[in-house]
Amino acid sequence: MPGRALLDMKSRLDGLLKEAVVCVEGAAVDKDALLDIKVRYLGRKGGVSSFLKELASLSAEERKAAGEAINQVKDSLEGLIEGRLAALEERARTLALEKERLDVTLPGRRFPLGRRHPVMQVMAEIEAIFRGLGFDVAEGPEIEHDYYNFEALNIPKDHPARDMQDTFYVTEDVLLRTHTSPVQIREMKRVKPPVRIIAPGTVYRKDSDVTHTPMFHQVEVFMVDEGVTFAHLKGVLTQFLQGLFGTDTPLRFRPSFFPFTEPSAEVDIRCVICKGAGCRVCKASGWLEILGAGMIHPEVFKSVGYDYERWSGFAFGLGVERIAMLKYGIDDLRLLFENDLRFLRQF
Ligand code: FA5
Repeated sequence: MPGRALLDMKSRLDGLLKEAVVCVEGAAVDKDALLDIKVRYLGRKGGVSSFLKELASLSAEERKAAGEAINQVKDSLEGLIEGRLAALEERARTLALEKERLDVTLPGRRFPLGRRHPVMQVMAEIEAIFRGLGFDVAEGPEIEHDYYNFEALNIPKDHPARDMQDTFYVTEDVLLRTHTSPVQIREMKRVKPPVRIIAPGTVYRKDSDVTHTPMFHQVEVFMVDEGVTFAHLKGVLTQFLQGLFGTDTPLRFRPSFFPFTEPSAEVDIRCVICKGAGCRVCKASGWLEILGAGMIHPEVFKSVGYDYERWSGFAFGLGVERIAMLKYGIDDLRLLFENDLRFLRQF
């Protein structure tokens, strides 16, 4: 027969368990309250532990039964609270996942892709053609000395040819280069012949209408060797222009004048906008001038220290925007510089 003390303890344990269960039910979704309840009933100084002190006053046999009863209450309370806490955690996790849910079936966002400006595309194409013909690429400064831009190219200070190109001056002797021809001088002073060089770059002139802008691009091409003739110039030019525009595009050479070449020519291509019928781009002539060319003048060879008795060479400078206009059928040069994305995206 169990003693009174044991029976009494069991009934109090039972009461404690019932009370704790009511508390746990009441705190169903409150994690902090559950943790408080856990401390209150299961902590070292908590309700269940206080029963352990009473064990000393029981007989050995009763002590065992009482210990079991205490452990049972402890286990079931622990199980209940831990179960609730786990359920709460699970719920919080589900809610978070629900909130952060990604719809992997949505189409991705496209990154806006830039592309090369049509002028740069044409420049790269020109470069590739000449690299294929064995030319090296060189560059020079855009802010240039009068000497390289004019003097050394046989255009002295009082020469009327200076009026051919309206110049932006920085100081009396420093200017924004008006053409890429100064790179001829810089390169020929740097290396001995034979040379084959192309020099793409930006140039500046006080100029503005449908076929002229104050900033534009040129590519200078020149070759110096023994026995270079006008026939080589014509051959290289024909091959280049037909490579760029297709073999059926007519070209024409017109006699012209540049102080740094003799003889000199201007090369026109049949206007691809109007196919020769006449339009505002070709000023109703059916032809569009795209480059100036000629055999390098002995005075230029003198200023770079080349023996003009031994070496000869040709040079030409072409307008990249003009070529871009012709290649893409653009009828106003200024469109290329307005940076309207609707226009630029077409290329
Ligand atoms: C020259 O600039 C010479 N340096 C070219 C040259 C080089 C001749 C080597 C002989 C030997 P010109 O001023 O004609 O030449 O210009 C050459 C090309 O640049 C023109 O055919 C044209 O296509 C282009 N161009 C000239 N001015 C403008 C401008 N304001 N806007 C856009 N393109 C231009």
